[in-house]
Amino acid sequence: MSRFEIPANPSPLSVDFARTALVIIDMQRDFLEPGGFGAALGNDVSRLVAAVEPCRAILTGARAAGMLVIHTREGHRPDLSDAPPAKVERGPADKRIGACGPMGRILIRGEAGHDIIPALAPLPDEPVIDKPGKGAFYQTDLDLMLRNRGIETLMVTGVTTEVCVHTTVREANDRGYRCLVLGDACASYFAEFHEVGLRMIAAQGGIFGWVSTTEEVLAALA
Ligand code: C5J
Repeated sequence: MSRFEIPANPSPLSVDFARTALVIIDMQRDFLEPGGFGAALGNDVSRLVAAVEPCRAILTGARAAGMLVIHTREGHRPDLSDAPPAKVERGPADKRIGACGPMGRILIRGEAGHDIIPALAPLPDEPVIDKPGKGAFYQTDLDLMLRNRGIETLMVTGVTTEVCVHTTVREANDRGYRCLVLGDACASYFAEFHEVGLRMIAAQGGIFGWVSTTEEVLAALA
């Protein structure tokens, strides 16, 4: 039996784990460690640490259950040909996308800062979606990958709640996927944005999806 009812906001969600993928958004050194993109934007990166252990726990549970696990990374080609000037030109020149920082060029594929943090390192058979935008569907083959595998529900975790998690959930919702966002496995540089971001997803009868916790899902998987 792979179908379970998960307690969630605004209502319990019936989830078929055989048709569910865990999507871990942008748990990259560039966002979580000092000297990366998040820090360059003036953020306190320590605020994102809260999501690491819940992400690790659900990743372990999903792997044990044989669930599809997908990791995403935000970043750009070294020549910046996939980075819109409007995105690059923000902030001081020495802190922009492509500038050199302690973890290599900021938000550039192949640099140390672009890597997913070691605690959540993908296994060789787990797809990693490299995305140039905030949403994981924009200019990627994520939708094709999910449809080819018959995926109907996405369990979404990662950072940051109101930016890349939210954008991905909105994109997924419009494409017909049920999104179950695990709130404790998401984090933001802004406590109030995290909280309101989660509320926005579940408001109006679940306008973008459902919000639950890693504990509830792990209890179902046990
Ligand atoms: C941001 C993200 N915040 N992964 N990216 O620029 O949320």
